[in-house]
Amino acid sequence: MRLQIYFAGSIRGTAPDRDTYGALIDELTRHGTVLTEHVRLEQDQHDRLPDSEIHARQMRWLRAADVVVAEVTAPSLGVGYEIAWAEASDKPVLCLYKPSSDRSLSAMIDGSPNVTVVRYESADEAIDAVRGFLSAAMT
Ligand code: 6K6
Repeated sequence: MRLQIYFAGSIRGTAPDRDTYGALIDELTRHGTVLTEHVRLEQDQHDRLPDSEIHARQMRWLRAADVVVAEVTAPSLGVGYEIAWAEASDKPVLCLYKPSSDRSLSAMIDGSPNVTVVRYESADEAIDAVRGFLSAAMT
């Protein structure tokens, strides 16, 4: 059975670095099925679904996921919600964060003993963190 991976990243939250999202999703697809491929898209490229349907679909995928990988550099209510839900459901969660001088990571993510937070500078470092996390999660 292929690993089911939920990638979380900002959509309506703070504007993210979509190139990094794309590189992470490309890497994740080498390790399993990425349930949330669409997170790489620009806002205006998303399906026009009612929010209730978006929520129901995302929760279905979150329940089905074996692991959650979240890019948390761009603050997002939706991503925080997904991390909290995954954490409460005992799913392994990796949070990738690129530090900057103008903003700090929320203490509710950085201080949680149940999520793995990795700081990175380059996309290659983030990809290395993904590889290490997935190999640990699969053992
Ligand atoms: C189109 C334009 C604006 O929003 C859309 C479609 N919305 C969404 N489509 C897919 N996933 C979504 C959408 N809104 C939130 N999510 C989920 O929450 C994703 O799994 C992301 O990880 C997270 C993003 O939350 P926000 O608060 O940044 O939108």
